[in-house]
Amino acid sequence: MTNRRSFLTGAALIGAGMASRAGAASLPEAPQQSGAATAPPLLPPNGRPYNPVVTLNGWSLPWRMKDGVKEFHLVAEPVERELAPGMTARLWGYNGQSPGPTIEVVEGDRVRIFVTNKLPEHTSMHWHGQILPCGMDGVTGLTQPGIQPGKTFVYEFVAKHAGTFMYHPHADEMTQMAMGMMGFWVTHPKDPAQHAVDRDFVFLLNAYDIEPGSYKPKTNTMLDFNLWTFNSRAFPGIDPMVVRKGDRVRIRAGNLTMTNHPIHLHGHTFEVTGTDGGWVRPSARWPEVTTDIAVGQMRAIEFIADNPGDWAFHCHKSHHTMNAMGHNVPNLIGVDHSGVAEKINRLVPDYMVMGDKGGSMGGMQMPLPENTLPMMTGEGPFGGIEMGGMFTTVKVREGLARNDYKDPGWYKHPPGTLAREWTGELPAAPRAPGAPATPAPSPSPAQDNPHHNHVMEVKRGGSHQH
Ligand SMILES: [Cu+2]
Repeated sequence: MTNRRSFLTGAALIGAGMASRAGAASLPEAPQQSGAATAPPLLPPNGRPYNPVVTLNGWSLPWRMKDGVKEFHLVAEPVERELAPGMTARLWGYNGQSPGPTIEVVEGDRVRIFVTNKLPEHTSMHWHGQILPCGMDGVTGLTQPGIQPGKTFVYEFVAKHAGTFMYHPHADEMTQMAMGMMGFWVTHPKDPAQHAVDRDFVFLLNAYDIEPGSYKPKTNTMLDFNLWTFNSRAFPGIDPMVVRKGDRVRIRAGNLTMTNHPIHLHGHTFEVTGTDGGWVRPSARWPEVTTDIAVGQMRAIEFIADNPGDWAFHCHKSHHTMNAMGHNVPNLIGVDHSGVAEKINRLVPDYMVMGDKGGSMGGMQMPLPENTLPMMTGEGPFGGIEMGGMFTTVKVREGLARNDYKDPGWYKHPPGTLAREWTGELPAAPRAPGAPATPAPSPSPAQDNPHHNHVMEVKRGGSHQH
C-alpha cells in the first residue's frame, strides 16, 4: 500500500467556494492513495464500532472527528490508474485514484464532506441513494451551482439508513463518469451484529473506451466500450477475493456503466440481500448464481463459502470478460486461410484474422501496440485463462486467519476431484433417432462463406482498435 499523504495548507484554500474563511483554514487532510493494491480494512479509530469493508483494488477514506461530526475531504483531480500490468489510463478521480476511496460511516452519523475541485471544469457531488435534505443532493443547476475549478464545497447530512450507496458528479456527467469519477459509500448498521458477515467486499462496475496505444478514455462512447472493469481494473489486474471456508461473505457491487451486467459466481448459491433501496427482507430472498445489475443499481449478495477452490466470479456477457479488441472480425471457423495472413502481413504489418479453429489466441503471436491489454489473457495453473475485463476469482480456503486477505496461490485439488484426459475405451455415444450414423461432411467453406475469398477485416496500426 503506497500512502502518499498530501497536506493542503490553509493558505491555499482560503476563500475557496462555500467553505468559510475559518472553515477553510481548518480543512481536514485529504489522504492520497497511488497504488492499485487492495488495502486492508480500515478499522474505525473513533466513533461507533462497525465491521469495515474491503474495497477491491481500492481503499477507504480516513476521517477526522470534529465535535461529533465525521469530516471527510475528497479532492477531484486528474489521476493515473494502472488498469492491469501493461496499461495505464489517464483518468479523473478522487484523492489520487479512480474510483475514489470508499466512505464508511454508521447509521445515524452526522457527516461533513469537503469536496475540492482540481479539475479544469466545474463539478459537483451527488450522494447516490442517500435520503438527505434536497440542497445536499449535488445536482448542478438544480440544487447548487457547479463547484468551479479551485473551489471547495461542503456537504453535510445525517446518514439515516444503513446500506450500500455510491457517489459521483452530477455535472457534465457523460464526461466525468466516462473519465472515472465515482466512489463507493457504505453506511453500517448502528448495531454491528445486524447484517453481520465475516468478509464484506465492495467495488464499482465501470467501463472505458481507450484506443490501444493511447491513455485517455473517449468520453462520447455510449455502448462500444473496450475495457470493462471492476473498480477501474481489468483482469488479470483484479485481485482475488480471498475468504475462509465457512465464512459468511457479502459482495456489494454498484453499476456506473452504460449497460447491465449479469454477475455470476461459480461453486456457490447466493441471495441478494441488499439493493440501493436498503436490505431485502429474508422472506423475499431467493437463491441465485447470477444476478443482473442494471445501470445505476447496486446489489449486495451473500453466501456461505462452504466449497473450497478457486471460483470464477465474472460478468456473464462474454464480451465483458475480454479486453481491448476489434469486434468487426468475420467468423472464419472452418475456413482454410493458411498462408493468406502471412501474405497480407507483408503489406499490412499488424494484420490479424480470427483463427480457423475458433477465437482462442493461445498460440497466436500478435504484436500489441504500447499501453493496451491482450483481449484474452491471464495464466492459471493449467494454462491460459483466456479472459479479460470483468473477471476475477473467489478463493475459498480452510483455516485462514480472520483478517487474512493475502492471495493464497492456486487451489490444490484433492485427489480424484479434477477433470482429466480420458485415454481408455470410449462407450458408444447414443444418437437421436433418425440422425445419420455418421455426421455428413460440411460443404466446402468456399461455397457457404462469403469471406471465402479472404477479403477480410484488414486493420492498420493498432490492430485491436475499433
Ligand atoms: Cu458485463
